[in-house]
Amino acid sequence: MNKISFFHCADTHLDSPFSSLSSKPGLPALRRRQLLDTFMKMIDLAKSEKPDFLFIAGDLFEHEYARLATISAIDSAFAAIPGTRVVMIAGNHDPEAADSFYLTYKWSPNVYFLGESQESIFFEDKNTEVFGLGWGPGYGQKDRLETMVPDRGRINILLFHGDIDLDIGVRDYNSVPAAVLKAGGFDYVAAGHNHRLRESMGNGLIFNPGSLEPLGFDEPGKHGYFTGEAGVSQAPVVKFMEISRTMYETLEFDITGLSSDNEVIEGLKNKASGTDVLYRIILRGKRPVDYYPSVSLLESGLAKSILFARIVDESSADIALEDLSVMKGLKGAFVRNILGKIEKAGSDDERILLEKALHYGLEAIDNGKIETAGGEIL
Ligand SMILES: [Mn+2]
Repeated sequence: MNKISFFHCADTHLDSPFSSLSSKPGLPALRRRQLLDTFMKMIDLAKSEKPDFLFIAGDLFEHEYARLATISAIDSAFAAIPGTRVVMIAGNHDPEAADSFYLTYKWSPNVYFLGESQESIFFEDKNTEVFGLGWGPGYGQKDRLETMVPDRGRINILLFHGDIDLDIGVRDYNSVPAAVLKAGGFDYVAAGHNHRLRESMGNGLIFNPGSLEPLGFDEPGKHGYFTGEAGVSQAPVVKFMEISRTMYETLEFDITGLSSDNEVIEGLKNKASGTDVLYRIILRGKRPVDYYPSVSLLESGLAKSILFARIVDESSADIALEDLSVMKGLKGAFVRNILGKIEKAGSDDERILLEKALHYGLEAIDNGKIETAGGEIL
């Protein structure tokens, strides 16, 4: 056997709580169902393509939230592809803790877990050794890399969960340079952890599929898994397969000329129309001084026609400041004071903040109260 075929996925985060979507009742549960559906769709494709291996490079599920029903559903799916060996490692969201389903669940015979107690497994009929470098509670396992010495007569695969060629932040997520992984003597490195697609690192050796379904606004675009072939001391042949159903999209919307929440909702309905898209909508432009967009009304108004909308209001009031600044009394003094500060503002952020202060200050002077975006009265 000098070649194997494989599927490679990572970061499915099954049973993720999606608490940031809880403002729309039912949506977190719907997203959880979608994660599982997309995973099952991939298993169905494995059923017809019959790859030798399915590599799962960590964060298969959320340790804190995973339900037994979910684990047993995916294990039944694995059992339905008996000709495919499923090899898994732990990620930082499903670390190799004593109570992890990786260790406590009785998985089907074609399912293998690599970690603390077993760092590699040799499949003789495929002449393939699979190594696993995953995650334990509170720390990674990257030191094990030094003791993993592949036999170069075999096909050697490394499953890896961590950062590759990225600056180490406050926490070191198994951070390893691609050059070190490349020097390890592996024929394919199946990576996970980074939720964005990264292909052909280390001169075509290391592949990171990203999350199977996107999980937030910092994961735009389509998502999926890899199919490929690996052989002894030869470059792997790898193809990215888009499979995700949902997309996260950020769009900017200029509300200049609009003067009510209804007008903004109608305008947005024409722009944000994807049925399987979660939108982050940034309002920009100038609006009449007597119109204050209500973020919560806009979000709930849109929620009826689209899956999800998060509104960020960065518009500013179109105020005839020259007229106000010559007024006598508190109002004129306040406007002159803030205008002076705006003139000296050192950054756009500061200027926007001061414009907001001006806007809310005028509202407070006029009405004796401020209604915030959420409808709360200050
Ligand atoms: Mn992850």
